[in-house]
Amino acid sequence: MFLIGFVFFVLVKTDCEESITYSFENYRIENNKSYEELFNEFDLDNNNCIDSNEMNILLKTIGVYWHCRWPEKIIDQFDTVNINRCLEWDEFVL
Ligand SMILES: [Ca+2]
Ligand SMILES: [Ca+2]
Repeated sequence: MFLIGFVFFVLVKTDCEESITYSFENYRIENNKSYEELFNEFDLDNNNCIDSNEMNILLKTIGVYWHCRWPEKIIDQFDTVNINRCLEWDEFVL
């Protein structure tokens, strides 16, 4: 049972990572924006990092399905340089 759950989790996770990357690239190209422009666009409070609330809006805006919208998990995964549960530019472009 544990194994089935784990495999399911890995499949969903991989699927979501691809879906998020794909949606992000699509949105970027459609709107003809650079990564830096998008970072600034979604950094709503202009504190030079994307927190989970801003990440949630980002995921919704680029059209990620609800079952892949895990802003906290995405932030935890990339929050590696300055660990503050918020993505700075350096972490965003990793
Ligand atoms: Ca911010
Ligand atoms: Ca950080």
